[in-house]
Amino acid sequence: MRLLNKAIHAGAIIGALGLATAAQAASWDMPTPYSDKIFHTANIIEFAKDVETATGGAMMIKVHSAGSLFKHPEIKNAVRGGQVPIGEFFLSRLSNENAALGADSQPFLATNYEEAAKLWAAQKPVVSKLLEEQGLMVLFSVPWPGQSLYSKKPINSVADLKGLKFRAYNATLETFAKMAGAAPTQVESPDIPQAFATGRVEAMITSPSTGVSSKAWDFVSQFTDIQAWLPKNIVVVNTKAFRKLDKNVQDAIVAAAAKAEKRGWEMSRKETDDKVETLKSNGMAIVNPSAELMGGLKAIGAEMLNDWKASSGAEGAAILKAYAH
Ligand code: PCA
Repeated sequence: MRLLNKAIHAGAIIGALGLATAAQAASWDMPTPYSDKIFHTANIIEFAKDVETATGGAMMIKVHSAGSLFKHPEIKNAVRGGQVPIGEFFLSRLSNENAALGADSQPFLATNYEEAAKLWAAQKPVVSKLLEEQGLMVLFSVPWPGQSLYSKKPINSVADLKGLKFRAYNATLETFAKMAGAAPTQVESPDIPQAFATGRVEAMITSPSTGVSSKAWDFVSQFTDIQAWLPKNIVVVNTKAFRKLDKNVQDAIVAAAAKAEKRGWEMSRKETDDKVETLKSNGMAIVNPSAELMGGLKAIGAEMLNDWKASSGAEGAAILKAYAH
């Protein structure tokens, strides 16, 4: 009898231990907007692996790419509302709620990686504060390669854009297209091929990465290398969910995030030439923009920046001041 009791007791202890282990291992679902072919997604999958390794499997992050768990426009609010603890989205989508959040999509404000890094350093305190007010904590942010022009016919001046049905991905690009005389429509990146195939759009501005992932050569022939800005994706966590984690897990996430930011910027840099090469090898003309086109687009950019200074208030001014130093 005593022996049997002992055995039952031991079983209960093992059972309890099993439960304790299960309770300690956390698993987070992470929605992201872009496909697995995109370097941002590859970088995030690495980030998730790094967190898992650093915590010995106690913290798992399951990446749901290409808008499969939440559609892109819903991701920020899903994290904010706690439906998911972590997510990625295109930062300047939020220029709608606060113009200051759209600094990195201002045409010709920062047009190469050095400037983009400087702009991110200038933006980060403002972006972090604004998102913190919504219960979100910034983990890292990674730029897309420079944004260039895709069209069916050569574009030698702003006048050549007139009337073109133009794919846009945020309000800032929509304004830019409108000011250039084009007719913008919002289309999420997975829907680009379909939008061109059905004639909803006939030109766009995006990175070589998105040009390649959407097989731009199937519907346009000209890539005009204007590299007008380097907008960023951002990864945020729900602050409350983060605080519930053990300190060592929190530290592992922050360390993996710093690593992912560095790795992501390097991947992005490398992407630019690689993907332009892919566009070329698939038959697209890689065109250096004419002085007339650049002059016209930069004049629009300058006007937009003036408007942005007015609409982004003290926060925008703080970003520009830090960026100028
Ligand atoms: N690709 C994304 C955002 C910026 C980019 O280069 C897109 O076109 O939607």
